[in-house]
Amino acid sequence: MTMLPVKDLQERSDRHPKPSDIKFQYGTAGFRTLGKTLDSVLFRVGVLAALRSKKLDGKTIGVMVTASHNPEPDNGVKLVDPRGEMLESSWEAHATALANAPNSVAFVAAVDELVKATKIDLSIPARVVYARDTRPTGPQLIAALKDGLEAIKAEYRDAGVTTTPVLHYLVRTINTKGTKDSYGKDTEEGYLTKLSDAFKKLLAGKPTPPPLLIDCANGVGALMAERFKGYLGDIFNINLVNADLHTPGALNNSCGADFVKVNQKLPPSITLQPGQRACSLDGDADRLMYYYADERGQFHMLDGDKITTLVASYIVELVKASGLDEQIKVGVIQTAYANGSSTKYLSERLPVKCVPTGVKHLHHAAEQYDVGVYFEANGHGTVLFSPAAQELISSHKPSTALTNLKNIIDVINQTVGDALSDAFLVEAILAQKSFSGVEWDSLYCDLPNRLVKVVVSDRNAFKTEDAERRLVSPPSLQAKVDELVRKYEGGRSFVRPSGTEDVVRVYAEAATRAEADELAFSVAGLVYDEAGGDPSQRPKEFL
Ligand code: NG1
Ligand code: ZN
Repeated sequence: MTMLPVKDLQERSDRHPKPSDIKFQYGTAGFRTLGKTLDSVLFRVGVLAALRSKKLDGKTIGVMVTASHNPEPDNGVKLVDPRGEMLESSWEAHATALANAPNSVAFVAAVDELVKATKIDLSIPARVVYARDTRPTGPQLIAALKDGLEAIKAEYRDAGVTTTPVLHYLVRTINTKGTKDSYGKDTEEGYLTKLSDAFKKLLAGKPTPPPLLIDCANGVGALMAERFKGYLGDIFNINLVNADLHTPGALNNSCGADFVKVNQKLPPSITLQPGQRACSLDGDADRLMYYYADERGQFHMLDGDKITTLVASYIVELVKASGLDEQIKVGVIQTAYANGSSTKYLSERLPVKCVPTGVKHLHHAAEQYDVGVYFEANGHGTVLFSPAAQELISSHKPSTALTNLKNIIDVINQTVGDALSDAFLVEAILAQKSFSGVEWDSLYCDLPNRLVKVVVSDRNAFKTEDAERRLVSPPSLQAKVDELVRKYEGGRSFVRPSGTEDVVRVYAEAATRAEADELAFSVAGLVYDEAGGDPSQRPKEFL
């Protein structure tokens, strides 16, 4: 019987001591906090990833080192399961337990316990593929990860500096190589070829779209977008801005998808000509925000909900035109953050489901449909085609619509939200439909909305139900929120604890911008009073 390499694990773990004052938590986006505090976590994640691989019969597990849209000093790490999806939730607790073992002895004991509890056969080989984004703490954290992988004698592959969606793609392609479910070639080049070929086919015969301005958030998306240029030829031009990977502190600073969504304005580094369209990626290129300037030069945002609407409507059209609408049902998954107008527009046409925040919830719900379209309002999302739907599509009688549908499937990265793949998807649909930003935007009109963060003494005191749309705790707070909401015609507001930051988030929408702001700040004030603590800390804007 193969035993744990206890001595090696313990000795190497001693080189990566856990900071005694930090409690780590594997949350919605894995572990995420100040990069310089994560050394022990990375070592332990290396061991955990190997155990997960052994548990899944030697399938390759992915490890991505990134903190997405967070500021540059932050970093993080998340595990990717064999089909390229997020780590199964029951293992999140194992990750948290291993990360918090106070010392090496306790860590090895926790590993042993996990092996026994989940009945892992240690003789099975472990395989892991890892990558990182461009953060300065990345190389050191990768070194700690490798130490963990070596301590448990895992085989590993270094995918280098790349985007989160490329890492997810690699995991899926490595695990399906040579099978009937093959998802493409298991290299970055395979990814670039697969997506760009499908995109070029969708654009063939259409007028060349105007060059697309891409704000790369000064992150790793810049590298990938640059590589795509060589694959797109002159059929589609992209111009990169905020592609600076060398200036310290530039990552996600006043740019990127999160900046645009939260501030509802252009990054100061960008000016748009009237009619011009552009988009922003986040720091690891899995989120996408679109926007355009109207003929008066005014900024309009096209967020994840607008992307959902465009994509879902187009897929429905193609399915129908292919004569497959009886067999293939398209559904949409949203969260409470979806703009009320988008939910109204979509639910008049398609089944729409609301799930709690976090891609894993959306992804799982999307798997229940033949075609499941999901995007968080912040621009993170993708489209899933069930194996049965793909089978039907691949064997159905040929037509232009069916060819387009096949190419749409290939341009999409089904493993996870992928900003560049999503941008190509959007551009392909706009080209197919001869839509400009204005026509896309006119599908429905966004309700003005505001998202506010509130720092409270204990965000765990906030518990929700009904896909996070209602609070059950602290008791009686929901009734007070309801009372405020009632004052605003068409108003909606909800309060939930963040899964990635130590804050409570308040969202509000109403008929006018002023009312949405007023409602958001009054609910935030209420939350603060209920759970904030020191009254001198109460932000001024709160009414
Ligand atoms: P939290 O911090 O739980 O609100 C944020 C985003 C999620 C999701 C995760 C993971 C908002 C309001 N929340 O979660 O949608 O993307 O980060 O990155 O955008
Ligand atoms: Zn991201």
